[in-house]
Amino acid sequence: MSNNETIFNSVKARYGELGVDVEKALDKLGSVTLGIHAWQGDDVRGFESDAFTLTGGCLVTGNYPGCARNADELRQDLDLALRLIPGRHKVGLQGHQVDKMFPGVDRDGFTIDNFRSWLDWAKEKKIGMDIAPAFYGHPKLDHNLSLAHPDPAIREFWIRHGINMRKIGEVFGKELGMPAIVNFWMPDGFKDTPADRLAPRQLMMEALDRCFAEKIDPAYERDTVEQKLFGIGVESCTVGSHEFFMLYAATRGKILCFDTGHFHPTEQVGDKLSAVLSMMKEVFLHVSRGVRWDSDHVIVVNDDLLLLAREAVANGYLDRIHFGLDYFDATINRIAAWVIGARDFQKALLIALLEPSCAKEAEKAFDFTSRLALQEASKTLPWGVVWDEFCKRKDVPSDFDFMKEIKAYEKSVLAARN
Ligand code: RNT
Ligand code: ZN
Repeated sequence: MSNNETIFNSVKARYGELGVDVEKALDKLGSVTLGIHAWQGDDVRGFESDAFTLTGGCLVTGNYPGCARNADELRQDLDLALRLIPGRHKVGLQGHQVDKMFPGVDRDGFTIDNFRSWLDWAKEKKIGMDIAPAFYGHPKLDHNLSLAHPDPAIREFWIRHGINMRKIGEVFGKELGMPAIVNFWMPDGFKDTPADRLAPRQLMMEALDRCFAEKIDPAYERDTVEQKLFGIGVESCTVGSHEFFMLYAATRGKILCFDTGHFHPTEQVGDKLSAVLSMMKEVFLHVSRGVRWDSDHVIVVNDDLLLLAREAVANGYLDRIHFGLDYFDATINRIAAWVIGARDFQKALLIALLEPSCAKEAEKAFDFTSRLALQEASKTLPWGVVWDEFCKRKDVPSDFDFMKEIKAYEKSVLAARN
């Protein structure tokens, strides 16, 4: 037996003494599908036209070399990322990450033909695909308003975009045999105090109802709606706030998306899961990391992530949560960003799956002192050894090794892009 095997076996035995089944935890972790967000690879630029690039609504900073310039390059980068993330996962697209443009066809006229090569790629890889309308980075986002714009012509443009993304999602779901999540997030809001907060919310609500008017089989496509507290440039009021979307989802039978970077810095989405999933069937997560006033930093194993994963696991929600990642950092290697964040989320899930039940038992006996002692004791359990074993079984490099492949790719492929 190799040294590593001996260590793993003794760690497994230690967990066994605490009533934790390591093999079961490894199996469960292997069954969790993450939605890997393609937009980390192109800095949320999309591939329609250079003129539209980040003209508003979404902000990415940094100029690390090697950004994907077209869908082929993006897929090539994703291939590497997916090889370095253990397990089987989906890929999520934004509505402007087209593979092909047709003369005279704008975002409100897209069909599956604009995304066909993504479908072929996903079929070949046997993975699912999600897609989200992109209500930003386009001249029709006017005064930071899309679906809530007072001009009906602008609203109609965006309604058509919302509808065509749902239809593309339906095709993805049908052809790939896994429902596509179609996530609605709009940057609509105001930099300074609006005189009227109600009218834009009413317009947005009516526009959303139009987008969702056609019923699509949930076996193929699921609609989700995403809130935001504020964004840079829209600090004073976001039309699609948390209350707006939570109630919109509840009254329309839509799935609520929690973006973990879209709340007050001391609010934790981990706490919200059991509140919402007591009354809703499923939720979608955009796992992200807020830093002070900004969201969308690469996720790391911190208290927020641990709580989120812990609540998902401890309450038996793994089958009711659709996990999507959502961050974009253009100051570091973009492939590494995918890999670090995805693996960190998996680590947080593993820690939760390996949690002994003793703290819960202490709580049942109202022994809150022991609960605290046991919660703290659990933090130093040797989960890292189990994680290394998971990577080994899934045939991916360990945490200390995966950067070697990324560095080599940076030299051989990314360096030639600039
Ligand atoms: C932005 C939202 C939204 C975007 C994507 C690109 O703050 O989180 O989900 O990240 O639509
Ligand atoms: Zn998000």
